[in-house]
Amino acid sequence: MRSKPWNRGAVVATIAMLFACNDAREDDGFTTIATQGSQSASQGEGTTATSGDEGSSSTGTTAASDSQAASTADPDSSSSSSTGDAPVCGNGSVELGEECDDGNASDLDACTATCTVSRCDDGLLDGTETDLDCGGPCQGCAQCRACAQPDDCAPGLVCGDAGLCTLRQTMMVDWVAHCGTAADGYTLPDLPAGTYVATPVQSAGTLWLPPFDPPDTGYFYEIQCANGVLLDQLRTPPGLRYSTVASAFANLQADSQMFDFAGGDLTCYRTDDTCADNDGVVVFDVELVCPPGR
Ligand SMILES: [Ca+2]
Ligand SMILES: [Ca+2]
Ligand SMILES: [Ca+2]
Repeated sequence: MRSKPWNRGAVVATIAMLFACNDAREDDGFTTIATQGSQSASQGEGTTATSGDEGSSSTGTTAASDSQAASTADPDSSSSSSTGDAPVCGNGSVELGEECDDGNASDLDACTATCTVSRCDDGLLDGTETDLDCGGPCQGCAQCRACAQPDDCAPGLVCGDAGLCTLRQTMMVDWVAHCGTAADGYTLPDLPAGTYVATPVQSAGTLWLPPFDPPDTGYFYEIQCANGVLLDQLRTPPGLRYSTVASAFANLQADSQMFDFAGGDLTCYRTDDTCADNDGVVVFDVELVCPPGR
């Protein structure tokens, strides 16, 4: 009967030896699992991976501290750059990445509000340009673009009263040389289609004298044009005559008249069957009108 406890001890020893043999083939992690029992066996390799050896444990700690260092390093670096070398456009000092810095927020000088030098192709109305990338030192501005003087406009255009580049040509109808029919009139060739305004700038007239039978002796003023253009307001009132050309000019029914033109040659003239009594040259400007808002 005494052999029973002794035999039990031998069995325990044998089992212990078997565990010892298994331990010899496994790593420390398995030993940990064995001592912690079957509950930790489900955690098994995961536990081993994170806490199995000192190396991996220390690596994890290092990684955590690295990421902490990174997260704390970024704000530090950004704050140091914003308070350090970052260029500030408008502070009057040319810094890294700035072409210029004149210390103001205006584009209308040699340096733009974004610290670039004014150019004729930068898509900005800057420098001494009168309109977007034209006028001033740049190419001439096209029809209806802003201008300050004639040189700001493209060739053939003038800087109109509205401060816009426009086509303006002068019609000069000599009431003697251009007396008769439209064929004898004065022609402005190749006008583009559009709405124009005609403005008389110099008077002329016809002095009706006997043996003709005018309603009254004196001067009158009128303009007639072909090509579908009727300027019936640029004249003195029908039936009235004036003692001088100047007084006739001062009494025109309108100071200017708008008309639409389909494009092409515009011819104006004085219709008269005899021209010996005509006097002077009718002069008026024809100007292409810009649309509202331009
Ligand atoms: Ca600056
Ligand atoms: Ca500026
Ligand atoms: Ca420009």
